[in-house]
Amino acid sequence: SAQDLPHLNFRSFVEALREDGDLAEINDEKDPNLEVSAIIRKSCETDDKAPLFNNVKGAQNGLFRILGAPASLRNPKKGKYGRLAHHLALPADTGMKEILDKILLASKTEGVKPNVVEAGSFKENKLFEGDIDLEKLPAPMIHQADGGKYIQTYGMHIVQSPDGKWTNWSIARAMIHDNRHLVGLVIQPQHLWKIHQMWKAIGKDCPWALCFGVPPAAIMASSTPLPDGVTEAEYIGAMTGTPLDVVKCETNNLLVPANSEIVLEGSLSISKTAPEGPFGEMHGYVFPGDFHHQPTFKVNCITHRNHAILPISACGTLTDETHTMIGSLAAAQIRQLCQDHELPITDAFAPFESQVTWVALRVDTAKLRAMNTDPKTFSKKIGDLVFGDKVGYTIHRLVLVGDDIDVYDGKQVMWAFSTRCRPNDDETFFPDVRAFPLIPYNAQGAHSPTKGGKVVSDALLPAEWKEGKNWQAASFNESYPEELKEKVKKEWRGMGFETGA
Ligand code: 4M4
Repeated sequence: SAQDLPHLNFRSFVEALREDGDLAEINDEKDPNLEVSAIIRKSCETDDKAPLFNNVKGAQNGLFRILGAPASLRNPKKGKYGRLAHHLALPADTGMKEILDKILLASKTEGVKPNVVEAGSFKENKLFEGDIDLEKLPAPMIHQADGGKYIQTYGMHIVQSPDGKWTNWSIARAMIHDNRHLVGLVIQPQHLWKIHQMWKAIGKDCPWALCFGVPPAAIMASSTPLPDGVTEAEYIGAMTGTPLDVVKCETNNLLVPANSEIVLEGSLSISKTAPEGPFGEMHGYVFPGDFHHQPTFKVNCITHRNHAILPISACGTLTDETHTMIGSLAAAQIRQLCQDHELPITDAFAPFESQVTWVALRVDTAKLRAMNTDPKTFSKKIGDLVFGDKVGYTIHRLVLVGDDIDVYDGKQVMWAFSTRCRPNDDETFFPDVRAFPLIPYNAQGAHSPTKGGKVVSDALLPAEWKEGKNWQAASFNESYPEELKEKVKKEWRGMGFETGA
């Protein structure tokens, strides 16, 4: 059935990686206390295979194996974005633009409701109350200065508004607190926080489930900043053209993907908090001892597949899921927001070289010139729009570039920014918008960690605003006649060169 395809079934996704030669299957015992993560981290930093740990020290009764680097980059010969592509039923060599197009496909279509079924693969094993000891699970210690064992880096939280009209699926980190509780980030403006606030207002703890090893298309939607009120399950149904099979939890009425690997059921407390963090985060830092109080999650039931697999992100410096997904998916939504407001933006991407704190926006400059605007007015308009919206929350610099720049190529974006945007003169600052407190320059220092520090950098040269591009790049592509380029390419290998054409 369609539910067994790699984008709709985590176990099939792992098989697809194996078939691609993109899986490092590790059968020797590895320690979830740092060793597993050290291996994943090194793989991420070298764009090597995704490690599957079949023999995790301390695993018991099928809890659990570990898959690392589920959506990190791979050797370009196997398709750099192949793991992301498999999340969306696209060929392994699909480019970033086409991947983001697929994500945006469902933004203008009616949702497709999930299909409620009786049986779930994860109902093979059930643990209740007295059987549960979270501290005995082989939860990974991911970085040595982390404040706890972050079991939750790539699972999907499920919560529902009290009126039942909105069911949110999202990723937010969480660590083991004690034998029956997790503690994790529940922060403004995220939807997990928003729904937590709704339950707080009516004085009841929030029913909750946390699902690991969910349909890959579901984890992509969970990482995408979709508008308030959008039920991810329906968005995924529209995006994939298939209603998702879901099944009711044992101890509450939430519906969870039927082929999940592991499901934790319980509630998100509106009153009880615990120390959370620090955690080595997406920007590549951990500040030892830096913890804050966050709400706790009580676990009343664990259901899981036989030989369950826990996917994890050992995030940090480039490149891992927090870059390929958080950055790219925010950029896709920023592209859509601009287009919905009639702005001439053709492409958007968060360059890895900026640690996904920037989004480069490619401007259709013919349309821009037709608007009869000016750099200041346009920069203010686009900054107010993007930084005023949740989709722009994690991004601190928007770089406007012309038609000649491929925004999916960080080298080209850096070239344009460095040579076309005059510091200060070509920049418009936004001191009053919501800031992303995880970025070290926001969290550290005397200013508010949640306000300001954002900029629109205009990397269009004056001619692009008036009559059009008045230069040729001093590059192979733009500084030589076509026939000559063809001749050089044809003779290239014969002259003893080893790379390129
Ligand atoms: C956030 C977030 C995308 C932490 C808090 C992180 O939004 C990301 O609100 C870290 C990956």
